Amino acid sequence: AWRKLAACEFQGKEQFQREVVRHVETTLARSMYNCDDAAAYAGTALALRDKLVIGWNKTQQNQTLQDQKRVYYLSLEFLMGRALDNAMLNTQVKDVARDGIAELGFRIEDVINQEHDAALGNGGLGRLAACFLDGLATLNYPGWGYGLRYRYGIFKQEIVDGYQVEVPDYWLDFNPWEFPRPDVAVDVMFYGYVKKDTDSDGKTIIVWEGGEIVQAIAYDVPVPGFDTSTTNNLRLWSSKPASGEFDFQKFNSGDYEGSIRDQQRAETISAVLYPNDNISAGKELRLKQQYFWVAASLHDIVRRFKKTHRPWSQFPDQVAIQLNDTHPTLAIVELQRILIDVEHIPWDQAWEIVTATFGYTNHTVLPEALEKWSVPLMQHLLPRHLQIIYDINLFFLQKVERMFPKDREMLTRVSIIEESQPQVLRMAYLAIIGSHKVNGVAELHSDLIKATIFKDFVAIYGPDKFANVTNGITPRRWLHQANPKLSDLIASKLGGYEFLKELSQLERLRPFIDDKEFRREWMEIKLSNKIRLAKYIRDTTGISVNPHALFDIQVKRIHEYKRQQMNIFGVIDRYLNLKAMTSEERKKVVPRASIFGGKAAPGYWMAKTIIRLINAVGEVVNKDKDIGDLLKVVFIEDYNVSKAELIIPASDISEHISTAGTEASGTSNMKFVLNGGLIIGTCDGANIEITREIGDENIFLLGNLAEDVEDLRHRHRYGQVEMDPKLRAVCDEIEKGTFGDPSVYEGLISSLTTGCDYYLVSDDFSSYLTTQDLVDEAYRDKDGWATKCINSVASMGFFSADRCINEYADMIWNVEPLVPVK
Ligand code: 26M
Repeated sequence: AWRKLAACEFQGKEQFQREVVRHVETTLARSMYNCDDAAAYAGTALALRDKLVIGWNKTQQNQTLQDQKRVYYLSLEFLMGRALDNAMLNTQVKDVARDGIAELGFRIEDVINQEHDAALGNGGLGRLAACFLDGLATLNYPGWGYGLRYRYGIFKQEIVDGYQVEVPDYWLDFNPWEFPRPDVAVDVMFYGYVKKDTDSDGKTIIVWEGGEIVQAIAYDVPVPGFDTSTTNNLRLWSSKPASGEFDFQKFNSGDYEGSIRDQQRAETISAVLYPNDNISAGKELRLKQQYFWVAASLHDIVRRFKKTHRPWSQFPDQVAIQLNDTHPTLAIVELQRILIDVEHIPWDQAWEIVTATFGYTNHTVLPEALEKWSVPLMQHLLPRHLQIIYDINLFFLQKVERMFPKDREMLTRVSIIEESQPQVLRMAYLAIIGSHKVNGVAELHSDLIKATIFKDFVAIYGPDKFANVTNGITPRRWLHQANPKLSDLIASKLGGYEFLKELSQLERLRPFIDDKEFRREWMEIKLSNKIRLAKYIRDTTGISVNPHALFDIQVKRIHEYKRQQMNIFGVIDRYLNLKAMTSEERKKVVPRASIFGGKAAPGYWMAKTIIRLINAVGEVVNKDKDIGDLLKVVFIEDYNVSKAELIIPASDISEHISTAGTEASGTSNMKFVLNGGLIIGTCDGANIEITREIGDENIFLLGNLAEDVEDLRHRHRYGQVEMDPKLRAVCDEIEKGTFGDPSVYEGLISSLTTGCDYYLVSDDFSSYLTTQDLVDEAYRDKDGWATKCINSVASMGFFSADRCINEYADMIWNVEPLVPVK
């Protein structure tokens, strides 16, 4: 027997039941006699919410009272997923809730499944922010998230005739997890003009006025830590017309439509999440979102600081702000503007405060993802900010000129302004110049940014300004919640659930590696997770997958650099091989289920074509009588956080096969291994550190290295590469029409042939296929496979979000945890 977790907040299941019934009958005004799963969910969520609020208020009071340095995580994306299960587990009331709700006639799983995902993010960057909030709260750091309250999160994906169709994700009709704060409202200005004026002492001051004002309203979301009373805050801003801005004149003169249009224009700002992952489009509304959110958040942070009546020089001792990619870079300019224009602090002093406050995390090296805003657009929307950016740039370039007096080229290269037509602002450069630390998200990535896109800045600032903080994931959601059976089994061996707070404790599983009974239970849990997924696939797609087949999973945003196309080409090759075999030969084959999931950005044609091809291959393969269980191809619709929780624990192998040097880190790779799956992957991002931790005998690495990529691309551009014959055969099969009208796939194939195969599929394809053969070989040895899985899980401690948050806290934020109140 193992130590049970601390006592729950409810005084037993009876109190829990009373609270649920009270909410159903009074808050929802419904009778328990016609209470369905949805009402049971609402009642359960509201009952739990009442408990959360107590710890939340205490935490916020305590943080105000202690008045220590706080950290603010600015992110345009928080991919939170569902809250109920997580809150029950973190506050340890799930057992009570399960028993209580069962007596009321419901299954806790059904109740949990009623909740709509909070999908305010695209992919890795947004989910990382959510994992960080969990880590901050669990470790008792005073840490807030600041984001936008999108009315529509990432679109819902439907597959119609094999094509992705986007459906709006309206998620707010019942959201018990947010608390509107109508008293926390900030006016944010756009457009207008800048003029010089004199103050009462006759000093020249700069005023920015005459613009359009939009109001930001705060909505607060509680973030409970695991096994602690600390409950932090995620503050999301919603836009509405400022009072007085709503045009009464138009309204009174009968122009209702005109007045409503103005109102809608304000509300449009927080209406929808941009569905692009790793691509920047440069749209005005996106820039408005960024400034709206940044201005409201900074106003809030500054207001909190001013209540303490400290001198401004102490601002960086009280406040650390982390920029999640360049999306909030205007915060640097906005703080400088507040300090010089509003607080009238001299430029140099202000700039010192600014740079000591900010840290910037880079998440990508892909050129198309680096944000660049057009100067005319910035001039129009934020004229004062553009002036300040010019000054920041001027002082910076003067410094560079003093350091490198003869190097004119250097000045052109590092200038915030790119001399294109029109001129554009390089936001990453501004973020570097305005921060005291810049970090990448995995070792290779942090090395690459220093050697490539930010090389000149290393020469200017020295290497110490640049750091690595390898990403991490929260083991609470990604092990305990997603895979409760595995979590329980581990707890039974380690004598409790301490490992969920100190993940390196997993090392202590190693002595059990030869324990027959333990191994049997381990593999039984994997099988039951595969059965759970197979059932879901059957119910939603009609495809039947044998749970004993090797489950090969690739779930992530669809992007050429992530190379789902290489995966599906490999599947076609496998299919062709199976077709060519005798029935005797087929008996020796390891059955495989190739499972895909992920969204394509709505305007990304190549990504959509890849989805189409996966579905077309599935159509052909899944009904081929020669093939049967030996190969199934499944595309799971609408991949999101809650589906990830179902899918990830069911994998035998998962694919992380980006072109070397393109995937900054990856975080699902960590989730899969933590759940006892193995990886087939390239030497890219965090795969490299995962290999170092778990040992190269436990991972299937393939393909060229990042250092080879430049040369390979060069050769493709000069037509010096023969296409791999097996890839040629796959393309021929597609062009023959085996998977439907081949003209649909023309672009996909020509990107390899007439194009320059930028993502180097043909260079890695043969290595990919031979490595997949090694996977089959290894999977035949069931015992050897189990050993690899268990050993890997035992080595995953490093990838906890807690380790990662502690590194940020020590190296970048200089913040300490706060002793929680009881
Ligand atoms: C930019 C401009 C306009 C609209 C959207 C964007 C944009 C949105 C998301 C650009 C990039 C976005 O995300 C990048 C991202 O998710 N990067 C991933 O970050 C993860 C966490 O660090 C890493 O694990 C992934 O490797 C990396 O691809």
